Amino acid sequence: MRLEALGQVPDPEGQGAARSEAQAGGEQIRPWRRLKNMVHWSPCVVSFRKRYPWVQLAGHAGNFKAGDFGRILKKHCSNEQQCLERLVSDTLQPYVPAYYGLVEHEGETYIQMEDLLSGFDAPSIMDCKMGVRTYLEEELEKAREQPCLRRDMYDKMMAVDPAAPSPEEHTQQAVLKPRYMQWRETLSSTTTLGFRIEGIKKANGACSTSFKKTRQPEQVRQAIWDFVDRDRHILTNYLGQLKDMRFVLEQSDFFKAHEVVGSSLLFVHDHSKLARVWMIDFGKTVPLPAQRTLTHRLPWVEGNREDGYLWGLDNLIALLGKMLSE
Ligand code: I3P
Repeated sequence: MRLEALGQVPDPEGQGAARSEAQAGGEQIRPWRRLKNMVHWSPCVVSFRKRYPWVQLAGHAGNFKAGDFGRILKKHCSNEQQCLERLVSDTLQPYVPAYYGLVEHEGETYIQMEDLLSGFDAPSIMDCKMGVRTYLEEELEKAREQPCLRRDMYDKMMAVDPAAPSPEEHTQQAVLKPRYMQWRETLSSTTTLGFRIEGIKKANGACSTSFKKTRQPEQVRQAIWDFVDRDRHILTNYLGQLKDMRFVLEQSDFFKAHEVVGSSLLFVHDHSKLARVWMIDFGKTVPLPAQRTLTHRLPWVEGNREDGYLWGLDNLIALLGKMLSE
């Protein structure tokens, strides 16, 4: 594939593997969320899928392409580009994919970033979306100014719970996006725990995205035990990394000054027991006005822009700790 570099940045110390896309496989042959409109990968379809059998765990369909070895390409999003650029010189850098600048391919611009999976052999992958909400305050304002009814979201709601739409929504056969997003948040553990499992892909290829109703701590625990195949060593390793990450997040200038919404933690391990966690997906991570900072722990009230990221991480750490003490 011919790529035209648009502005490289120096290679920061990358430490391993990739990002997320998902795939179908195993007994539960279900494509990942948002992969429904999977693009055709033209000539690189076979090699790309072979190399990235997990195609898109989180991230919009068709957003990814294979890059040079050890790198992947994600469709350009200026928010994400700006975040990755700022993160190069932040204390959080070891916890995010290394950024290698922009490239142009077939008339489209892509962000070139580290393939977080490249150091793993048949990895198991879990995507946890962090925070107490999954939409930006600016999205709420926009939806109020220009309400846009979504038939697809009504359909998704109906597929999970035909009783969920209101009589008016049934009549319209459509819902507003914030309404759908809030419904998803309360259905899952986003509101109650400050994070939710989005998808899990096991080493044997089995994929599951059926966590929409995974809300109770016990359900989350079961999903995580299954993800690590009840391996306490791997779980201990993840717990240690989450604690280190929390410490670094609390020091990070970048983190203090951004509303972090829709960002995930990507957990990756393989049979060698190598396990790593990274922060991924910064498409909805936006800078706060100058001098303003967030605690990431206070409850959200519209206007305070709190996202509950650290509150969710505290809960995740406590949950893993409890699992290991059982
Ligand atoms: C999607 C999910 C995504 C959201 C997407 C939703 O719902 O909430 O986070 O994308 O909105 O459809 P689900 O997981 O139930 O399929 P953003 O985070 O980018 O807003 P979209 O359809 O407008 O892309």
